[in-house]
Amino acid sequence: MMQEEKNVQSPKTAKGMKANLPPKVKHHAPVVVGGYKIVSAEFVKGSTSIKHLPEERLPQIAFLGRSNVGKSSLMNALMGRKDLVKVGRTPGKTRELNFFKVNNRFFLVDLPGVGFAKVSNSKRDQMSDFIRDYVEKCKDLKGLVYLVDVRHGGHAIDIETVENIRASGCPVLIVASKRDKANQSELSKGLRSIRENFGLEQNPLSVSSLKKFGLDALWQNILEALGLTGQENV
Ligand SMILES: Nc1nc2c(ncn2[C@@H]2O[C@H](COP(=O)(O)OP(=O)(O)O)[C@@H](O)[C@H]2O)c(=O)[nH]1
Ligand SMILES: [Mg+2]
Repeated sequence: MMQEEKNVQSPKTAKGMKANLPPKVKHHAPVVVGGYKIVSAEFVKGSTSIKHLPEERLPQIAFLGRSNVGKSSLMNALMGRKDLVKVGRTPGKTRELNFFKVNNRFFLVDLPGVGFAKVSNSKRDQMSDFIRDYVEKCKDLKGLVYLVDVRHGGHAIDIETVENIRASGCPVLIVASKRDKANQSELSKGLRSIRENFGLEQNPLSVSSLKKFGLDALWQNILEALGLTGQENV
C-alpha cells in the first residue's frame, strides 16, 4: 500500500525527519487573499485511490482542468503561498489527488490533469476512473473549479468532462485561467466562447495567478459552495 503512494508529494517536513533532525516547519504569517484571511494552509496527503482519502471529514473543493492550464498556480495564489502546490510538474507524475487543508476548515484538492489517462487514440481522452470515482463518491466534495485557458476557449475533452461532472450532480464552476496572457480582444473572444461552449448564462470568472487577478470573486464562490459565507473568517 505504501508503494502505491510512493509518487505522492511529501509533506515539507519529510526530509528533516529522515535525517533525524527536528522537522523544519515553516511558519507563515496570516495573509489576506481576495478578502479572505488565510491563517494556515498545509499539505496533508496525496491519494492514489478513493480508499485513501484524508480521514478528517471536512468539506472539499477540487480543481480540475487539462495539464498546464494553471490549477496548481491558482491554488497557490488562493492560499497566498508561492510553492505549497508544485507547479509545472511533468504530466504523468501527478496521478494523485493532493489535499491541502486551509484554516483547519476545508480542503482544496489538486486533481490530476484531465486527459492524462489517455489510453488509446480510439478511446478519446477521458476522465480517469479515479477522478470519476472521487467526484461521484466523495460526499465531502462540495464543488469543483474547472479551469479553461482563456485563450483556448475549451477543448472537446473539457466540454465532455464538464458534462460528465454535471451529470454526477457535483456543482461545477468554470473559470478562465491565465487572463494576463490575453489581450483585450482575445479576452472577450475567449470568455464568449467559454460561455457558449459550456452553456453558461454569463461570462465565466477569469483569473490570473501571476497578476493575482480575480481571486476575490473566486474566493467568494468557493466560500459559498462550502457554506462559509457571512461567517467569521477563522
Ligand atoms: N502567465 C501566466 N502563467 C501561468 C498562470 N498560471 C499558471 N501559469 C504557468 O503555466 C504553467 C503551468 O501551471 P501549473 O499551475 O503547473 O498548471 P497545472 O498543470 O494545471 O497545475 C506554469 O509554467 C505556470 O507558471 C497565470 O495566471 N499566468
Ligand atoms: Mg498541477
